[in-house]
Amino acid sequence: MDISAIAKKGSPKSEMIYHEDPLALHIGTLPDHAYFIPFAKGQDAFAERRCSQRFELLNGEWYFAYYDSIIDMPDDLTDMRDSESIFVPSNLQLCGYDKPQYTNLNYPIPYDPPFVPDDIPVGVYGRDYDYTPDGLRRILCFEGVDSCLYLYVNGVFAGYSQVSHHTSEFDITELLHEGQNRLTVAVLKWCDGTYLEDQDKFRLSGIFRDVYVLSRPEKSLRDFRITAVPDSTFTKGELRVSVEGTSAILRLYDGEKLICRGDASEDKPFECEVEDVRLWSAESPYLYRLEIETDSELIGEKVGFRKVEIVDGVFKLNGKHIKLFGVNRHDSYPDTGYYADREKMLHDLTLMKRSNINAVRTSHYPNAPEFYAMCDELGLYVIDEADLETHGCVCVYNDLKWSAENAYNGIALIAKDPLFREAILDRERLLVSRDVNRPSVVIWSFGNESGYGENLREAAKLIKSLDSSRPVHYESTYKLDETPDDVLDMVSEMYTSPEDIQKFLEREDEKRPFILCEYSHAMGNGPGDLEEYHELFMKSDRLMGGLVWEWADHGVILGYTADGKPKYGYGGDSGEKHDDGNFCMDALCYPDRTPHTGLAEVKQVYRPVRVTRISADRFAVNNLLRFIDAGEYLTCNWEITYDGGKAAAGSFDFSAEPMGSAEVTIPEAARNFERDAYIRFIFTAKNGYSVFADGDEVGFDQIKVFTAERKAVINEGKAPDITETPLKFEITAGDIRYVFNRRTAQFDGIFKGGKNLLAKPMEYNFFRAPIDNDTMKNDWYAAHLNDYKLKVYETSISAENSCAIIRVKQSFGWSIHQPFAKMTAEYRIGNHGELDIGCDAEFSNKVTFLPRFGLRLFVDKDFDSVEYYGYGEYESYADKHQASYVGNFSAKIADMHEDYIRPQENGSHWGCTRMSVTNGSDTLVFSNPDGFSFSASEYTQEELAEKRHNFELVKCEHNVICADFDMAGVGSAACGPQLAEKYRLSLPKISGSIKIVPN
Ligand code: IPT
Repeated sequence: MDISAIAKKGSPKSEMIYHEDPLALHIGTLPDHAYFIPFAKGQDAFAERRCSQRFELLNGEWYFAYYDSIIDMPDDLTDMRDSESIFVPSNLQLCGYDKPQYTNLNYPIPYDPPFVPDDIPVGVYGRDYDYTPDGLRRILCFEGVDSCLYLYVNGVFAGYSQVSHHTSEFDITELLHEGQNRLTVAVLKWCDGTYLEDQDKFRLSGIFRDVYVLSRPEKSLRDFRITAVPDSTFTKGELRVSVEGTSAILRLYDGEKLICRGDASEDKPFECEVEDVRLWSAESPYLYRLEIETDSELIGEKVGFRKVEIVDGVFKLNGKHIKLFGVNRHDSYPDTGYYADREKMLHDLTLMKRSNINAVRTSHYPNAPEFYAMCDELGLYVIDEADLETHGCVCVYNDLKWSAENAYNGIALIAKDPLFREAILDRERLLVSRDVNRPSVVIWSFGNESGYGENLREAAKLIKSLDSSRPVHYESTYKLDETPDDVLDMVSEMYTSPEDIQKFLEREDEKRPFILCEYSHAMGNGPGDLEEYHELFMKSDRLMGGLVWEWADHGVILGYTADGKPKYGYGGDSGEKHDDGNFCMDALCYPDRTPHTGLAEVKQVYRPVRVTRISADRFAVNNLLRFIDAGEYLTCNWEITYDGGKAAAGSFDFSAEPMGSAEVTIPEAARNFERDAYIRFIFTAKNGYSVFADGDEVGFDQIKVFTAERKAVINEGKAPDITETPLKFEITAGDIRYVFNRRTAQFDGIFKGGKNLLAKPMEYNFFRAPIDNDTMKNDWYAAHLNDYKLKVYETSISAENSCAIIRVKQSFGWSIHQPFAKMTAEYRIGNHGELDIGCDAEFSNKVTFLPRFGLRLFVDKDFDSVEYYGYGEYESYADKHQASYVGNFSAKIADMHEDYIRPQENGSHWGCTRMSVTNGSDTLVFSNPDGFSFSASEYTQEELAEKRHNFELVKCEHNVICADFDMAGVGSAACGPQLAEKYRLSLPKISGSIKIVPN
């Protein structure tokens, strides 16, 4: 509907003619330019921007009126007498208006470009603004408004702008009068730009970033461009600053020391050379200070000298190949939605640095300008991405080349549509012009998941014409035509399996470097493949590394638990018509940035040094850093431990040049021990390494140094007493008595001194509460792994070699199908009351993937503590144990639960040889020298599988102990490749064994 046509002529509403016109993108806005904040003369231009006398922040309470439909909005929307109020910046859906919708690739509106539904929800914002004429102009700046805004000053139309994650600036001086003025902003939930902003996120709208007014002189610096690069020897720095709008005096400082001074005019840039330049890198983010002084303004800018290039298929910074060990980050917070204030950004970036992450992709839009300055300071390589994603096209009608094999090509509908050419180029121009001076930005990315076509080829060309100093990145090269993608400087893919990356390296026809712009999809319990990818990245300089998907779970707060914790919701919790469930809970941090165990894995995999064993007592400390001697910043403490103790410990300092190594001798590591022994090298920070405090752990390496000989256990003496009845075997050894039920082939009881240590019969367990990566879970339910019935063919008992031995033949099944598993089991009870379990199972063809194979025991609640020797103390799995190490650990069962927002299998410990659970006086000890996994939980797997949210979980009346002969890895198959064979359980035949000792 043409809104202007139904509005009174000349009314503010009648000006609303741009939001369905992809050729009218910005009306009344100032031209794009590099981000900077002017200060008054005499001020510290390097202070935070809020200190500038020329900067007036308009954040705070604004008048607010919300309309479900733009049609119902009054003609004079600027009359806000009866309005409510809202805090700016915010998302109106988190302030009680409209509702959040989580959709991934599906558009939130019917696909009908450039039109949007007639009933566009609108938020009208109003604010008074005091103006005293002082000769300076007033520039009103919005750093982010979703999806578009119409601006009125004193009721007069002042302009229109779109592109949610970009700054729109309006010179409002001419519309102001002395005294109180009224600013009114109508924010529409949808506009033609909505088709270009189909990112996988909660769909929220409003004025969501800072709003401020800059006071600027008539003739002022409009833009400036910094080029700061090393010379060919990387010893001298070459600085060039060109200016637009006015001339300026420039001063370059190294710390407080002025190192050069000069001036620049529109026809003559400022140039200077810096001897013995200190280069910028993520490892050593050295910044110089550039002061730009004009007639009445001062601008402070940090400058990093660095050169980015691709040489012979290798991505280089300052002449050296660098790898990106990165993460994809969205602006998403449960309390403030899309708004990230300085504190929140700094918290995220510091936590990344503390996790040894060196790169961030601003998926899938530019972040607030201050974000980049923080990356400059902290040292993070940024892939700066334009506000562009048209993924939803893949789901709409598109008959061109639409076929089952090539269905994804439909994604390129907009990429090739001339109607959107200018709008796409606009987004690229905005990206580059705003962030061009940031040293941390090392790669431009012209969007995500939008397919490929002429518009995107033009986008790449435009970026290159605006800035030739950085390579361009784009992943989504699905096409509907033959548009060549040779303009891309690197080959980018997402979620490619390690095998396929290996194949890429073998291609003769491809010489560009390769980047995994998304990998190790960190949804729920995972990812399990980080180390595999890392090893691969390290193999070839053609591989630029990768960026984990993604940084933080997106959640909305649904309410609070009785103890004050937020109840996080995801897709479907706000009554959306369409939603994509918990696919937005796929990150390394919870919504409040509490790390998942996956982040600990990242930190460890990305550690800057790695130790290898050269000989029995010689070790190499390998420095993976490219620019600094790791020994300058890290100290190593080492310890040799075995089950139950520490054999030796020490520490050393070392020196290892970039990509070099240091050798150390540790004579104790060559000793013979009575038990298996491990050495662990723990690296801690010193001399202010990155964001770590001195003494903080940066990473570790654990290496097995001794494997003890296994001693055969000899049973001697009299076998335990056996009592046999038609339905029971009872075996008594001292004060231990086992009661075996012949009907179910289960132990109903393990009695110690008359007390049953089992709260329920001990059972075989083949199921786990599906993790998000268990994409095959429906097969498990179909086979009834979760609720099988027992069939017992045979049970027998005999006394042999000082033991009572029960032999069983049984099967497990449920439905019309053949039993899903047949089993023979042997239970050997020794005369000290120890129980050795051994079983062999054969699975039917209905079971193609087995999540676990083991035993489940229910014990009374007072059995609340465990001790174990194995991989702790993070939860650990066959493919997710980098952050854990082999050691002696103890824990309360209540603390062993990892509280994934959508509940799922968690808290297991892999590679254990011993575990005991106790109530203080009675203990059950589980052991297997070949290793097993266990979990001890207050929740049953059934409960974890059934509930949608963590806050719905109800504790079991018993504690649940799972002793698993084997447990499948976790992988990252929610979006990534299927779990690697080596982390799956063997099928169709599998054996298990474990010893249980009650005492
Ligand atoms: C990929 C998207 O780029 C990202 O935004 C996110 O949606 C991710 O998937 C899944 O969590 S695209 C997908 C088709 C591989």
